[in-house]
Parts: sequence; structure tokens; C-alpha cells
Amino acid sequence: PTVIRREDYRPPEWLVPETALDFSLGAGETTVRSMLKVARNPDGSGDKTIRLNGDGIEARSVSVDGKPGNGWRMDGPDLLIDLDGDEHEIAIETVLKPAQNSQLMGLYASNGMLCTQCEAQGFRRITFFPDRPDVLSSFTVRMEGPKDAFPVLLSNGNCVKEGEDGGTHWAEWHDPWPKPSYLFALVAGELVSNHDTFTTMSGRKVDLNIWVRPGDEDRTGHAMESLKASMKWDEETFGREYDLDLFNIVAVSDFNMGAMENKGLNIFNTRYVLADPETATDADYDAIEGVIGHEYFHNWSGNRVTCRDWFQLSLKEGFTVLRDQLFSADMGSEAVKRIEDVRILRSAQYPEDSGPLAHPIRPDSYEEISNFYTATVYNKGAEVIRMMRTMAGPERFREGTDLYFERHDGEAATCEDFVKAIEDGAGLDLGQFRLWYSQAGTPQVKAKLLHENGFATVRLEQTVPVTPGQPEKQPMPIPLKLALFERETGKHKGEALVVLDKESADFSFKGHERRPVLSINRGFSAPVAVEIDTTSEDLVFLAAKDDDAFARYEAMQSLVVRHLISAIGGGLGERERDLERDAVSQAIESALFDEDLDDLMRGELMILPAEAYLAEQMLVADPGAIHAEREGLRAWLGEELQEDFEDLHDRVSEVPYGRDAASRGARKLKTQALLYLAAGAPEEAAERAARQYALADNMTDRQGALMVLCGLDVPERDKALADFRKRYEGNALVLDKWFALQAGSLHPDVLEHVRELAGHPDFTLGNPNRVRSLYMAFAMNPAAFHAESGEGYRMIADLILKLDPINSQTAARFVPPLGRWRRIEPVRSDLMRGELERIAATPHLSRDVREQVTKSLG
Ligand code: B3K
Ligand code: ZN
Repeated sequence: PTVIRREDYRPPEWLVPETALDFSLGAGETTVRSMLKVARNPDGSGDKTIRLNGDGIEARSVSVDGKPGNGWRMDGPDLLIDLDGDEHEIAIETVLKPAQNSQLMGLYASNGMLCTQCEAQGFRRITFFPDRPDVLSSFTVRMEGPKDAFPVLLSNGNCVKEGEDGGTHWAEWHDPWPKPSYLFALVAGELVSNHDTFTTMSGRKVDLNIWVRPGDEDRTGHAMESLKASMKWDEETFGREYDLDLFNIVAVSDFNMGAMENKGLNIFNTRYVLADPETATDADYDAIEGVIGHEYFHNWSGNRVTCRDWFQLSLKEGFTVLRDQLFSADMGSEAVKRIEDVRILRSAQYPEDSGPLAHPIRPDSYEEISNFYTATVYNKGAEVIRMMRTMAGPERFREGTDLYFERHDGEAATCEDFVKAIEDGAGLDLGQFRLWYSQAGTPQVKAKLLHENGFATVRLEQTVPVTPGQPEKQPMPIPLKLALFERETGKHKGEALVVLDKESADFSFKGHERRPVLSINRGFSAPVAVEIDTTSEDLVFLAAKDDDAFARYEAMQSLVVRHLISAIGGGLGERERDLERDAVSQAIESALFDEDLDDLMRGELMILPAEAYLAEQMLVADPGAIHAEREGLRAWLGEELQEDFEDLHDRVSEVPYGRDAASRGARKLKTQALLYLAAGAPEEAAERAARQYALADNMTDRQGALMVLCGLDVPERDKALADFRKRYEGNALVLDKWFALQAGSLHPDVLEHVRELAGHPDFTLGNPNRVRSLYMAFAMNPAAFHAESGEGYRMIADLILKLDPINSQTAARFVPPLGRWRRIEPVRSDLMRGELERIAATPHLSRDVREQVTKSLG
């Protein structure tokens, strides 16, 4: 396998100041004629060969400076031409078959339209080009095609000319901003738009369009509101103004990921565009707002300043995730948003960081770049930049980002450029902090509170775990916000920010006559795992009193995690277990009745720690035991607090539907309460859930009720499932929910259900949303995936093998769940490894799957 290394980066030998593309569109066949103006790079080594990357394409003709040439040759998939002078024009013709492109990279057909996906290396599936992000070019795109099939023709920038000739029409688009090829986009199809305008801070009017298939336009309102809010927020918060007169978003139903930030023409998975109360949950609404913001924010963090090479991916992704997180926090509840983001980090990124695929946020090598669009690069990347912001404070951080944008506008930059700009602009010394870019692994911090002579001393120790290829680690600077609470008053004298930058350090605070209660890593100021040497009593105290919402949630989680871990380990006698369960139940009760809490936050406090996060706390985990103990606790709480949960469910069921926080909080609690009740007294709860389902006037309540019913072996289950299917006939996104609810359920027969659903007429491997709705929901369902028989592992391995030739990028996403084998008890571990070996032994694997499987076994 070819390994690409960061240290091997060399500047391009040739630049492409101008690119003109001409498309003759057809779903069966599309012809692409490209004209590249190329110029020798003064920073290159003087090599006369230009390398034009290709992938699965052939050149029908090549000419240089107008002369049909034979001075070119192929080197594997790439086309090489030797050029003598300093400037030339290269013309190449390729022919594509979009309808046969099941990989959904390059130009492909989706639901009757044509669209593109080029990041990271899809442009080379369209035409031969130096397909690397440090080659920025000015694009002009002409396209023509049958008007009936493709009434709307879009590309980046502005439409400068258009016309028609019989049944054929054409349009020419020009993008004034030079960009790398991965930001190129083209869309052709029958689309309708929700049109609006936005006036920028300097008074320019921008036309906004959200393009969807006819019939979907009534579900674009929330996306449009989110877009306008993003544009305004980026002006106010980061001083960033939009830079074209037109901003287009297109929703497509076949898409490998969430969305793509192509310059002036974002392409979105329909699931991050379409919403109305009847078909989208509150979580869907939030996700749309977040992703619309994310892609829009890329216009500056990604497009105006792009990446020099793909090792710098976190430069745009980590920063843009932080920007979208701050945006969503400002649009809703900051505390709840922070908790949600940490939950994602812990359940998706921590396992990655402690497993065979661990890599630094700026990786050192890769075989297939698509495998590096990870929770580490995105979410941990965001946390790393957030730490800089915490240390500098928001105002100085803003001075840093201003300097970054000013210094590197129009450039392809590196993570080092970003750090340097923050250092210079915000006035921070980030020397040692750079280790966060190069070292993988979640730092483990031990915290202990010592008390003597009026002094409270916080003793901290850190270790950075060994990760693949990194046997030795250095201590990193870890910014920790902390507070010391007085027991009597329940108050503290102010928050402190300490930075632990050695293996261990003491931080002393005077004026504590009595031993205070330590609250640490408040607001989750650092993406580390803190093990705090404290009593359950103190945790109960913080769970009830901490004035930092995150810390309060954290105390509650710690209490539950601590209890579950010792119970799972078998270290608890009957009596001890009851005592600990009592403590948990008291903490939950105090959350239920605390009048200072809003319902959204109350809902957070009621969520039990994820099984994946519990598994992270153990060197070797027994998924069966984790599941049994966690569900056991839920059932116990459901019985113990049955009346409380019923009262709660009754109370929130009275709240009418609205998009406001109170109404959303009520819906969150409704389903949370049902979950506990269903665990405690299934039959009674089934009735209640069926009632919630029947009375629901929105998707959040309906899906919540159906989720609970799906986990129960009761007659109401099948009835509700059948109703749901019928009610939403023809709505692909809701049908995805129908698949996902069954595959992710607590029902004992999930394996059988998934097998049946895979043969359902509506199931197809051709649509990534559908594949994920069935199989990702299943792979993330611990009880089912980790079935002792190993059948869950086999199903996922079978899927990977079947999907790989169709869509390798999506197939590779299913490998990491199997890659956890080293941290699982021996019987399951062998079965998991066995499946990985079976995949590895299969010929003709894609580079994507091969890399993930080999590393997972390695
Ligand atoms: N930049 C794209 C991700 C592209 C993934 C390619 N495999 C979406 C985003 O992060 O905004
Ligand atoms: Zn992004």
C-alpha cells in the first residue's frame, strides 16, 4: 500500500491560474472538455513534468498549446506531460458515466439530477488536474444539456451568460475567487428554490436560494432561517462578511456525508435541509441549524483560507466545528449545547483515541484521506482550538482569528500558520501547546484535593496514553477551570483557571477553614478524562448545587458511572448496590424537582451515560455486562420513581407544540420519562407510549413514543410501526427513521429484525442514508451488535464486503466498530478479530476498507 506522509510535502511544480470547463451533460454520458492555463511554480524545483491526477478516467484527447499532443503518458491513474516553457495551455477531453457512479464521488446522478462531490479527491474522477488543495485556480464553467431533464444549471460563483437552442440550453458560471479543485461543484436538474435575500454588514444584497426537488419546498423554511442567522452571526462574532452576490444550497438524497461547502454552491444531504414539525424531530432541527452554519462558516474557514495539504484538514474542520458549536450555543442553550458536544466527543472520539485507529488531529500519514474525516480531526480539533480560546478569553481570541484571516486570506495554510496567528494575535505562548496537534490519545488527569491550615490544594497528575506509532508521550498544557465550594453556603469565591503543563503539579488556594468541595474541568475546559478522588457525597452535592451547568451534569454522570463501573466489575454486594442506587435516585429526583432548572437541562441530567463511554472506563469491557447493569439501573429507577416519572410525563404532555425552548424541553422530558417507565413497568408504559404516539402532533413525540415501543415485546409495537410506515409513505427521510428505530431498539430480536429489513423492498445499498439508517443504527446498538453469538459482527462484516465495491467510502465507516476488539472480553474479542481477518483475506478490497481493516488488526 502507498502511504502518504506529511513530511514528504513538496510545493506543486506547476500552478493552474485559470481553469475553463465545458460540460455536455447527460446522465448516461457526460463529456468534459477542460482547458487549463498552467504556469511553472517559482517555488517548485523546476521539474518540467506536470502531474495531472486522474481516477478511473481516460483522456479522449490531449492537446498542449492548441496542438493535439502525444507528448503525454499515463503513470497509473495520473496523466503526465513534459512541458518546456513556463506557461502553457492544456486541453483535455474526458467522458463520464454519471448514472453508473455508485461511489458518489466526482459527477453522479441522484434522483434524476446530476451533482458533484469533489472533497477530498473527487475532482480527479471528472477531469485530469493537479487535484491538491494548494493549487488554487480561477474557474469558468460552461454546461449544456437537455432543458427538460435539467432545467436548472448551477455552478460556483455567478451565472454570467445563458441561452438556449431548441431543446438544449446552456449556462456559463464564473467564480471570481480562486479555489482548489475540491471546492468545485456543478448541479443540473429539475429543482425549485426557496428564495430570500440577506443584506451584509457593508450593505450588499445577497440572493439566497435553497434548491430542492419539486414538492419539498415547504420544508425549507428552517434551513433558510438558519442560513440567514449564520450569515449575521459570522459578521457579529468573527467579523466575517459573505463575499459573493449569490449563495446557493442544493439538497440531494444520495450523499456520502452531511454536506459540502463548495464555494457559493453548498451541496447538502436532504436530511440537513428538509424539516417541518410533522416530519422532523427537535434534534433534526438542531442538526440542520448546525450543519447549515458549519458549511456557511467554511466560506471563510476553509474556502477563503484553505488547507495546504490534507494533513491540515483540522485547520478548516476543527476550527469550523468550533464556530458551528459557538453559533448553536448562541442560538439556543449554551449549557445544553456544551453537554451535547461533550457527549459526542466521549462516545465517538474517545473510543477512536484509545483504539487502533488513533491519530493526532494533524495526522502524520494516511493511505486513503477519506478515512481521516474523523471525530478526532473534527471534534477533538474543535476542542483544541476551544482551549486556546479559553486561555486567551473571547476578545483576545478574536484578535487572533482576525489576524489569521488577514494574514492568510487567499492562501492554502497549515495548522502551524493558525497556531502562530493565534499566538501573535491573542498574545499567547503556544510553544508546548502545539503537542495537541502532534500527540494522539486522550490525556488522563488525576485530581485530588488536600486540605491543611486553611489551604486547599488541588493536586493534579497527567498521563498521555500510548497510541499506535507513539510509544512515548510528553506532558501537554491542560487548561482546567475549577472552583472550590463551601459546604455550608453551597457557594464558591470565584472560578480559577489553572494550566497543568507538567506531569504533576499542586495548586493551592487560601482561606478555606473547612474542607471545600472541588469542582474541576468546569465547562469541559479541556478534552481530557478526569479521575477525581472524591466521595459520592461530594458528587451528590455538586449534582445538586454546582452553578456551572456542565459541571453539574458531570457530577451526576460521575455518580452514575462510578456506580455502574463498580457494579459491572462485580465489586458490589447487594446492600452496597442498593445504597449506591439510592444515591443515584436521590440525585435524579433532585433534578426532577429543582425549580431553577429548565426542562432542556433537566432532560440532560436524566440521560444515563452511554455504553460506549462506560466501556471506555475499563481496560477490557464486557458489553453484555455493561448493558445488563445499565438497563438494570434504568429499570430500578423506573420502578422506584414510577410516580415521579408519571407525574412528569403528565405535566409535560400538557405543553402545546412550539419551537420555543420550554416546549422543546417538554418534549425531551416526555420521551425520557417514557424510557424509564418502560424499563420499570413495560406493560403499563406501553399503553402510555401508545397514547403519546396516537396523540402526537409532531415528529419528536411520535418518534420518541415509537422508539420506546420498538424496544418492547408488546402488541402496540407492530401496530405503531405499521401506522408510521403508512402515514409517511414516500418520505425517504422518515422511512430512514423507521429503519433506524428498529435497528437501534432494545428489543431482544433486533438481529432478526435487521436481517428481515435488509430484504425489505425499500432497502437499498445504493443510498447511504438508507444504509446508515439500518446498519449504523445497528452497529451503534450495543446489545444487538455485541450479541454473544457473534452474529452482529458477522452482519457488519458481510455488509462491509457487499458495500465495498458499490461505495467504499461508506463501507469503510463500518470498520471501526469491529476494530474495538482489543478492549473487549476474550470470547467476543476473538469473534470480532475473526471477522476483520475474513475481510482482510478478501481480494480486491478498496483502499478505504483495506487501510481501516489492516490498521484495526495491526
Ligand atoms: N468538508 C466536507 C466533508 C467532506 C468529506 C469528504 N470525504 C463537509 C464538512 O466538513 O463540512
Ligand atoms: Zn466541515
